[in-house]
Amino acid sequence: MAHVGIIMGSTSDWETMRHAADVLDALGVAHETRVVSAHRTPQRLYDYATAAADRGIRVIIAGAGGAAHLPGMAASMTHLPVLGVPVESKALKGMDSLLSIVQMPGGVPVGTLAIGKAGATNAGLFAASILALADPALAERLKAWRQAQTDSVADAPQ
Ligand code: RP5
Repeated sequence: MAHVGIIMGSTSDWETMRHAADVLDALGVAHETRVVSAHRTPQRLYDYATAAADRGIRVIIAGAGGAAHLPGMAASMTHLPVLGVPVESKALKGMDSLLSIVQMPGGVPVGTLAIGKAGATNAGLFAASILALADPALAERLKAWRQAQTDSVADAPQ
């Protein structure tokens, strides 16, 4: 059963959002991926967000670009933690996406990550950290992943 739901506004977001999926794969966290557009498929968004918790999803990662209303609208319809990834847009380099996601009204939180690949990667890690609070084996895998990252940093440039 998937514990993390990765949703994105368009198939064009997958190039960014796959980095969240990659890190969840590396950590052995079951996840699902869906294209859910706040503007083009609002009924799909409603159905996904309202059913997610009952289906066993524990964290939602939502990525979108431009007028990026997907994370906020998903958060408005579920008590699950929602992590928002601003996808880099062509016109405004993702600043539009970032500002659309980050300035939520008090009472409806979205945990907003960085624009683009780093944000997607960190959303995956953040979701794993949340799940690791109740999963000691996952916590160990997460610590090992972080240690491997530390060990991979060179002392000096080649
Ligand atoms: C947003 O519009 C999507 O999240 C995507 O980042 C952006 C462009 O979508 P496409 O025109 O590539 O489908 O809804």
